[in-house]
Amino acid sequence: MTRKSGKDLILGAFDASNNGQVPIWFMRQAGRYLPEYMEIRKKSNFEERSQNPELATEITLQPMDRFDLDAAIIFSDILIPIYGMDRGLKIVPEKGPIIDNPIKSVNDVDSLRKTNSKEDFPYLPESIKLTRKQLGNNKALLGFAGAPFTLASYLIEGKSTRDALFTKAFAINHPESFSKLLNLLTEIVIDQLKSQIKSGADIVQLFDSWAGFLSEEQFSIWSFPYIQRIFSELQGFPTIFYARGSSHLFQLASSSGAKGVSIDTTMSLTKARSLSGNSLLLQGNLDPTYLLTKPKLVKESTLKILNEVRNLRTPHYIFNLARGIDRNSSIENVKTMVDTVKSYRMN
Ligand code: 1CP
Repeated sequence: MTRKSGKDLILGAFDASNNGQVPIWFMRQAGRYLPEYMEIRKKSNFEERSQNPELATEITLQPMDRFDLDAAIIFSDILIPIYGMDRGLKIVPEKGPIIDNPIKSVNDVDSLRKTNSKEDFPYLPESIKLTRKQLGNNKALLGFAGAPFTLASYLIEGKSTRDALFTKAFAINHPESFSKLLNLLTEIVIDQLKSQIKSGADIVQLFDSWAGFLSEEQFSIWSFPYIQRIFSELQGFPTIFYARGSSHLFQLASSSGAKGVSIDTTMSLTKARSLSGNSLLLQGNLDPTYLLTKPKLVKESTLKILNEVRNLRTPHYIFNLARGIDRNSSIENVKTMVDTVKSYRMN
């Protein structure tokens, strides 16, 4: 049986029409493990790469050209809406995002501007349109955004965080102001996702990367109502929710209104399936560490997941990593993973 088109397979995972074939894309597939990305990186900074639709499109298509994946994810960043807030955001090589002037007070929250796609980051929908054109209609295109709690964490911590300590302290000290901040970010994210959908994205994924630092109760107050609102605005459209380190939040995550949940290494697909109904799409959960080992081990670990999915008899599944690919991953290993998934048949 010939393999269906990437777009049909990715969308087919949402309505269970894949007949034993498994679609694949992976988080951070356009990035630093690719020599062709490193070439472009030498000549430009992150802002130039992500804010220029031609460059962003070229980078988005790099892993597609190399591995013929089923979906492309637009080269952009969850922090794009923060640039227009004038808090001094930059993405520093080897350090990641840094915000010079993080939020410290209720007044800071009151002074924040609601950025929007049309005026503040029109290059994002433009990049989606151009990528859609060059990618064609046989592959799926993913748009994405950061979830409000994760974006609030960057605004308050000023950088990546190991515990979201200052964010949680702000939330406890100033509950009304924190809720105001989350509402503002929710509006921004809804606009950002709708504009990507209008421009040609087939699916959107919401990244709540720092939600894993929250207890279930904290998540139910500081994240869940906002992501629920976002997904309710996108009803009928294929949506995926991802939160790193979040097995304890799975029950809430799977009832947020997202059509799919991406699973990290803290829970098995078998457990996720037993906790969710049969119709929730699951994505993941290969530990990206395998991509730093040998092709034989990559093949075995990939097959282990595929066999697990087969045993679950679950057609609602997209192969992916448990978190973004590490920059030290070998191309040969990535190729082995992709080929193993593409040649696998459930029946
Ligand atoms: O070349 C470089 O040094 C820039 C590195 C880089 C890249 C390739 C950054 C800075 N952002 C991106 C692109 C990016 N970011 C994409 C599109 C590419 C793809 O997936 O193929 C996506 C989906 C993101 C999403 C993103 N950015 C998240 C959520 C995903 C996750 O891993 O949880 C987060 C937390 C960020 C913030 C961010 N931006 C950049 C870095 C290095 C980071 C992460 C910081 C950290 O994890 O500590």
